[in-house]
Amino acid sequence: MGDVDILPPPGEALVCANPECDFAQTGDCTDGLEPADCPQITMHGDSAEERPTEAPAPPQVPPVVRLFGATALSPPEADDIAAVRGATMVLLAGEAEAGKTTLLVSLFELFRQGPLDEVRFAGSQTLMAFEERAWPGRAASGVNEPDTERTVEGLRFLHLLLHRDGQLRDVLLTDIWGEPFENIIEGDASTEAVPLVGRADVAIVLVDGERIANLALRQDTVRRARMLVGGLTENGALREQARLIVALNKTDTLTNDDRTWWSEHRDEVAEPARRHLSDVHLIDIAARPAKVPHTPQRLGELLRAVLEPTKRPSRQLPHVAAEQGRRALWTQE
Ligand SMILES: Nc1nc2c(ncn2[C@@H]2O[C@H](COP(=O)(O)OP(=O)(O)OP(=O)(O)O)[C@@H](O)[C@H]2O)c(=O)[nH]1
Ligand SMILES: [Mg+2]
Repeated sequence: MGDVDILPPPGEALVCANPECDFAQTGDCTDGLEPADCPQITMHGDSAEERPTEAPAPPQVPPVVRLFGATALSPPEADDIAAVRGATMVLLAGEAEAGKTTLLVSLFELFRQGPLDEVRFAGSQTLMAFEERAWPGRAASGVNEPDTERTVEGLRFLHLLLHRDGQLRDVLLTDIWGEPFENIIEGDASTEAVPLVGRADVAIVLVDGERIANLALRQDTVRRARMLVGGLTENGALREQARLIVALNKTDTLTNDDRTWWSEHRDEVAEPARRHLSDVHLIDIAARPAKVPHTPQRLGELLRAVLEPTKRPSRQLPHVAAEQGRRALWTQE
């Protein structure tokens, strides 16, 4: 058996970059150096020419990435949805803790269980935003008393694509905290406090039933709700074709006497709207009754009132035709 050359594994042969040197054949360096001391001798594949170029730097990630449906929509994003086939814009108004966000969450949770009356859920661009708001209210979240988290500042929309009578309908619902509405009650112009008011097809003024159940607070609650309705409807703030719904929430906290008292006073709340709008509804709901299993009351009726066609078809936003310029939902004409 002859000598067997033990070849180094591929990629591990030593080579010399000097063309005068026959180190590769003889194993001798022409300069008489040990391979480790010769700057020309390198591991095969490790020379400057053969060394793979460094991997290109990953592309710069923009600081904010919008994951599909992860956050509520900003006004321009809401505009983009409205530009496709028009959308019903719902302004959810009411003082802090009236239950605005809870109402949104409960609608979403009801749709997860199936159609709500004849209306089916067909999708949402803000699924994760709904989930995020729903999570603290679920027993699985581990909180002792499931609740809704207070809304933080900002103008955001949640989106529902609904199917009814063979037609799809995009609905954009605001999730705005109570403060701007309290400012309207204190005298601020609603077009300043909530500039998108002129774009709303439907405004829901939510009244906190827990305050109506409180003898010490009920008169003032009616007075303040009336001021809010006035602020939203006077001076053409809400368009005259818009619908106003006064919704008493948290009816689960009311006694029969409280209900009677409310039925005698609720027209006082709606009255300023009737001077400007012809489409005014009064509805009593419980978005999330305190008692387990927290089954919402009369939200189907509320949704029907929202989806009923308005007197004149809601004005569709122009398509996103750049040359015409886009009319934003949140600006006044
Ligand atoms: N008993 C009862 N409590 C309710 C009902 N709806 C909402 N709540 C509670 O009312 C509280 C306030 O609800 P939110 O939805 O955070 O109120 P909000 O109007 O969004 O408040 P802001 O974002 O601060 O303006 C929470 O503790 C809810 O659980 C209801 O129908 N019945
Ligand atoms: Mg809220």
